[in-house]
Order: sequence, then structure tokens, then C-alpha cells
Amino acid sequence: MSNHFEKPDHARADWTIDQDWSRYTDEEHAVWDLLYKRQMEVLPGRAAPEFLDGLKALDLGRGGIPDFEVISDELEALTGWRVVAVPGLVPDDVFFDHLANRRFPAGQFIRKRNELDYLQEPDVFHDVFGHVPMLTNPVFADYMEAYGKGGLRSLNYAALKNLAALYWYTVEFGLIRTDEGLRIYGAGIVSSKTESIFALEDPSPNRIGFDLERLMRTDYRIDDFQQTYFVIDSYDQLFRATVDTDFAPIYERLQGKFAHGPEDVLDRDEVITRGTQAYAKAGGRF
Ligand code: HBI
Ligand code: FE
Repeated sequence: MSNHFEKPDHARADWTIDQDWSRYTDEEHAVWDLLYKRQMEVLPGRAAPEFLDGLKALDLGRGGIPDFEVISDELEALTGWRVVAVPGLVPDDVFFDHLANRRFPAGQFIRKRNELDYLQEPDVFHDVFGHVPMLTNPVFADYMEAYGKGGLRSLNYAALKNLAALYWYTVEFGLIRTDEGLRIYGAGIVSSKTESIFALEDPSPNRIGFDLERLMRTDYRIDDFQQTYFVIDSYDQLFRATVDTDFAPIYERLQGKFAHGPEDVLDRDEVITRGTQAYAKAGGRF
């Protein structure tokens, strides 16, 4: 899953670019506002309290695409993270290096009004609305840094697929157990109206308790709703599992391969919901 592509001429060595906030058009700001409004119709009672607190702390609903300088100053005061602009996907080593240094690389562009629901590269709405609120949480913020540092260490192994699965099933598509029931904290879910409902309420997907190595052995869907969501008990569980584990023996065991399909349920899984997989069996794709 290593990604090799050309750095655009206007990007710096670390792939960052100027956000050029003053050059967003009224239409681009309006697309942000529309996406924001749609998500706020579904997220109260579904998103994790830490995510909703983060949205509020950074005032991401102030109207229009946020100015990275403004939200970075606020975020830095809370957890030491900053948001930097990038053209889109960046190479793995560059991505890990930003995270390891508490910089979140966010796509500068925003999707068009006629493609609100599906896009191939992360845009400013996915990255800033989806990812940045959780970075206001001190423990989650530490987890993200630890992930970046682990990523840099992993570059000597054939480990990227397995490490990417960990990111996928936590940072992008993670659920958390709360006293009020399951909640979403994964950026890929909270930035999608339909998946926010599907991930929590649909009978199709499995919902399984978090187990670090189990996640890293599990293939995933990149172009459709997940067939399995993994559920953490706390962000501390996530952070501790990452920093207390020596990944080298795991990489040795896994050999850059997946042992389980996206829909598999194993005997020793802590099954919270065993999915019917009706959605995937019917062909999926929304
Ligand atoms: N680049 N901008 C951006 N955003 C990502 O989420 C991202 C990336 N490059 C690599 C990457 N993710 C993944 O390969 C890692 O999560 C493993
Ligand atoms: Fe993302």
C-alpha cells in the first residue's frame, strides 16, 4: 500500500502548501456550511462526546471553511497540535512524520456540491471536520502522535498494510462504548451522513471489541461502508495498546498480510453485534 506519486511544484519538501484561505470562493464556503449542517442533523446522540466537545472548542461551525492559522492557534493551546495544508494524499513517510510532530496534514481543497458523499482523496471537510475535533482530546492527541512515531519506525518492515489497518479501524472508522451506548469517533464515519447512521444502527455490520493485533490482521473496505467496526472502551485503551506494544514481533508474525476478511467473526472475538451482512450481500455501495 506504499504510495508513490509526484509532489506538485507548489508544495514544499514536506508536501505542505499555503492554505490560501482568502482565495476560497463563496460557493466553496457554502459547501462547507451545507456539509456541516447535514452532519449536525445526525451527530448529536451518535458522535462521541469528545468529538462534539472538540467541534465546539474550535468553533468549527462559525461559518465557512476554517482558517488553519486560526484553528491551529486554538488547537495548539489545547494539545500542542497544528493543522497544515497539503494538496491531498501525501506519501506514507511524510504523513507519519507530520503526525509524529503533532502536525495534522489536511487537504486544502473542498469537494464540489455535486459530489457531497463520495470522494477519493481527503478534502478539507473530511480532514478538518472529521479529524481535527478529536485532536482536542489530550489522550487521543497522544495516540495520534504515537501512531506517527510507530509509522516512522515501521518503514523498515513490510508492515504498512497492517499499520494502515490499525489507522483505518480506529482513527477513520472507530466506535467507542459509553454509558449511553455506542458512539462514533472515527473521522470517516463522522464526516459521512449515511455511514453515521449505518455504523451505529444498521443490522448488517459486525461490531467487535478492540484487540490491537486482531485489527492489524484484518482487511478492510476502502470504497464502501465497513463490514466490521471495532469498539474501544476508552481512548486510553487505544493509546496504551499502541505505546505498550512492541510492534516488531507483530510485523514478523503478520508479514504484511491480512489473515481475516472484512466480514470475519472469530471464536475469540468479543462480539458486540454479529452483523447480518445483508447490506454487503446485496452488493453495497450505498
Ligand atoms: N495522506 N493526506 C493524507 N491523509 C491520510 O490519511 C494519509 C495520507 N498518506 C498516507 C496515509 N494516509 C496512510 O497510508 C497511512 O494511514 C498508513
Ligand atoms: Fe481521514
